[in-house]
Amino acid sequence: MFKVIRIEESLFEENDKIAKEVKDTLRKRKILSFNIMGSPGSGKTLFIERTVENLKDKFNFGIIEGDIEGTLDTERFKRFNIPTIQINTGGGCHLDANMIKKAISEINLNHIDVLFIENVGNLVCPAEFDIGTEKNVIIFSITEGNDKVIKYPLIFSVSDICVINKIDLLPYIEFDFENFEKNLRKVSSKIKIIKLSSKTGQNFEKWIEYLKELKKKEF
Ligand SMILES: Nc1nc2c(ncn2[C@@H]2O[C@H](COP(=O)(O)OP(=O)(O)OP(=O)(O)O)[C@@H](O)[C@H]2O)c(=O)[nH]1
Ligand SMILES: [Mg+2]
Repeated sequence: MFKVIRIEESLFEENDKIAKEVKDTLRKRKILSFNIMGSPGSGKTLFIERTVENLKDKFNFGIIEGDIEGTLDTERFKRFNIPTIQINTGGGCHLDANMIKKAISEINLNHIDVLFIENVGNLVCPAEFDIGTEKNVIIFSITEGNDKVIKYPLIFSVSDICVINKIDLLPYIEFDFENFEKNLRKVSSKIKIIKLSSKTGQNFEKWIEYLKELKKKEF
């Protein structure tokens, strides 16, 4: 006789329990929170930076940066003088709810309206761990190729918003929006799609308007 321990199941169960605690804490304080996911280099940090630049006079932001090593992304937020915390996973390919629970206990939540959590750059692992945010966002850049929804469906299916980034590169890169959106709708019929460039600011106002609407509607 031997005993089989289902580590995976209990791991997710425990994570979901803590994610719910995190969500309750943030909701109670009316903080609109985003889990920003996507491949390394898809433009997650630049997207958050540009959002803060646009709305820093309207909302108080808080930032939690997730990286395997280093503080490079956190340093990019120094100029805004807003609460920013770096989580180093030390090799882990995603953030989990416990890491966020700890991070928010170290940040003064009283003065935050909108919290951005940048997950570790990865299209696989972050999708499996609920971290208690109100909205999941996948930042996808057109340089990654048309086939990514088919190859990595989970991260798209758990996301509420898909930002298609780097549209300024369209003259140089082949990208079939119609085909991409068709595949995206198959994994998530409700996902909100916003095409923009975090670099040039093209269409960025669409995201800004949407964020303002969300804040008004839900918090
Ligand atoms: N042309 C163009 N470049 C962009 C755009 N958004 C981001 N970039 C560039 O893409 C590179 C990566 O951007 P980051 O914001 O650091 O990407 P990230 O997703 O945060 O990367 P990791 O944190 O390493 O996973 C940088 O050189 C950015 O300037 C865009 O809309 N257009
Ligand atoms: Mg980054």
